[in-house]
Amino acid sequence: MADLVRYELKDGVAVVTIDNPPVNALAPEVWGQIDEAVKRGVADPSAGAIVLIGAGTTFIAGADIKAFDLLRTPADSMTRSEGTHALLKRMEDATKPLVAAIHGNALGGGLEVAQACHFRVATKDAKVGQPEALLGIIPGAGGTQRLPRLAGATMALEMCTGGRPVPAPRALAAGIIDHIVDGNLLDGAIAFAKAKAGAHEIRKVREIVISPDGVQAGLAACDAMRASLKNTAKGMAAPYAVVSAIEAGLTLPFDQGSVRERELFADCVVSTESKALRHLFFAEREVAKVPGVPKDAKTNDITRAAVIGAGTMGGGIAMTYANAGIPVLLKDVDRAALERGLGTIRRNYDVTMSKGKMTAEQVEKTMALITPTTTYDGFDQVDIVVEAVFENMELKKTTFAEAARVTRADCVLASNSSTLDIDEFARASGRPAQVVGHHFFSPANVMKLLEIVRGRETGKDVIATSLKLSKKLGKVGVVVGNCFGFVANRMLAYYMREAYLLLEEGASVEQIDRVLTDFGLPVGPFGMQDIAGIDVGARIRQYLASIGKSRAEGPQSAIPDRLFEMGRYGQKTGAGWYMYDAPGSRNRTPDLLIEQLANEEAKKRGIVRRPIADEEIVARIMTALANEGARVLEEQFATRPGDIDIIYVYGFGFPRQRGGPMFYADSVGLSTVLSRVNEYRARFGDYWEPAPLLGRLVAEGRGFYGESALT
Ligand code: 3H9
Repeated sequence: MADLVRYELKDGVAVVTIDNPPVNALAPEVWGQIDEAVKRGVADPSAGAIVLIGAGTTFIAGADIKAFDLLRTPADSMTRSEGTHALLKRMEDATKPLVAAIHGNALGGGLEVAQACHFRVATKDAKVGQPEALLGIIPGAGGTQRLPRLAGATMALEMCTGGRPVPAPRALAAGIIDHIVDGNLLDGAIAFAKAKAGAHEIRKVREIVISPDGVQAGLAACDAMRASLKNTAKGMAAPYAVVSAIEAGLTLPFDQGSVRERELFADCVVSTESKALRHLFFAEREVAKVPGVPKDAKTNDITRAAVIGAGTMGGGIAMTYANAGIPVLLKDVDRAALERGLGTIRRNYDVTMSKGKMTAEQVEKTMALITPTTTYDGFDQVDIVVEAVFENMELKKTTFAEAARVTRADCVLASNSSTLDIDEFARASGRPAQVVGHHFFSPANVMKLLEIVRGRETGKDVIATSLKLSKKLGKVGVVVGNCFGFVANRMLAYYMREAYLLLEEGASVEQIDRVLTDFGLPVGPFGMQDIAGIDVGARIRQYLASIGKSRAEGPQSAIPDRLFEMGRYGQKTGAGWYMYDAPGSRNRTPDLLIEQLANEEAKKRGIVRRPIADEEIVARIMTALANEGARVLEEQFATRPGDIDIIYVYGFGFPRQRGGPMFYADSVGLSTVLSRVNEYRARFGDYWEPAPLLGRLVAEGRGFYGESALT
């Protein structure tokens, strides 16, 4: 077995170096080798103390997340973690000072290893954290027991439920680390360890006694955290399990508290929530691997940008660039349009400021990066142009032709179109290799997804540049193929079709929206459309009708177009699927008119409206998504099912604990999904046709993720 942990003597101190690139994750063999090395240090007469340090760029980023797949039952996990707890106690019982030297990150099991050391020193820019709840588990190697003893229950609750890492200076103030090293970390850690050896000082965190007042305050903090999780962790179990484990630590002796931690960890690690979150962890990293685009593909630095169109999307995109510190020209046809756009941007920043997320100074500095213009002056300086004009093919083609004329040959020409054919813009530009889709999601400055649409001739360097840029903009970039609606909206058309049909069949707008928000989405389909604008979809339908196409197979409800004809565009006009207090207001009330329209349309289509169960709403809508997702995959417009899951999690707020629509389908079982498609086909018509891939996977007894994701 390779040496994942090295042992050497330096200046009378045993230095134990964990070397398991890229992040020193605690694979099972690493645990064992750390144990051996610490024992060796204790037995080594030449060593007065022991320093534990990470090789490369970080201390330890936690347990090896992939290894959790091997824990099939809570009993498996109990056995494994009993061994880990015993190992950490053995380390803590070392008879020489044991010092963790932290740089980069000490996360999850990494911080737990550090807490089993007698002391912790760190570089100033290091971070420590217990992010396990973000993976649907709880700290399982003593973190819920030792961290409250070190830093108090309130801090431990914050760190273990929220998962956000804490910078070294704050960790020092909280007592999690003992010293910040300026200069060389190893030298500083050795000096620190020798001083502790000289003073015969050893501190075992598990022996720290929390005062009775501390226990009372800690228990009150547990109650308060449970109450606040109702808002912040809707539908999740792990954050609550964290609270229970910390509570046990406050009321029970260390060993008994540790048993409770192990039991709670064991239940979490086999949960669908944890499998879904672990799946997303890796899927998010996989999306950057694009077939045909090598890791070292050439990229251009994007240091100046231009956005054409100062409407809702254009304004949000300009904000995104400015927020990332990139100066951006914002062009529209006249001053009035620009002023409207800038007014919206200003209002958005005011909201951010009122929430305390930006200071007035930061807002001014950021707004100063956005330069409004009605001309192409300065376009010869920019590295990218993002077109965000109306969803109209001719207008977009003209815009691309002009953008190509006024920019440098290496400038990226991106379109924010949500549906139209990128290849047509590419042809119009005369520089097809530079043309790419950059499809942002509304509100563009908030939603983390960037669909990067690869046209027939888009250059590899342009794709690689787009991926790098998406990170700089704080987005997750997913490369998709150039089909109608790309991946997100192509599938969404099926989601919306079912929502409309369910309405005509007897469900109400409020019921459908409530069922989907209960499922975990931030907003239901009708609420979402009122935000995005009913006019946007209507104009796309008009365009499609003009070329003899429709967005989704099957009956198209007439209700959205009737609302459009009435000028009910959603929130912005004060009426859409709901009534709003005023144009632009978010305060909504149901409107009887919708029920009336649903009755009329049902009658026209010969439908007898009926009460519809909540379960049918979820099943119909999620089945429609999975079936179309299977087609998208088979036609290779998405590279992997994980890409689709990431698109839905970051583009539409699909609940993370359900892993995305494809993972969710696997968790329901693809044979169930297929039999639902067949049942709907029999009930509603042939437009419910199983995707061939779905049929094949079921015949082979597999899911979208093979056999492993959910076993
Ligand atoms: C835990 O510790 C439970 C405990 O309580 C113990 C219970 C017994 N395992 O993110 P990057 C891979 S749970 C396996 O691109 P960055 C990652 O997939 C764990 N693999 O780099 C990627 O692989 P690839 C708690 C891991 O610089 C590569 O390393 N810990 C792990 O942007 C580089 O990663 C966490 O939740 C892992 N633990 O960010 C921390 N970590 O190159 C998880 C990373 O093949 N990790 N990989 O795509 C992170 O948050 C980030 O990776 C980190 C570095 C901030 C460390």
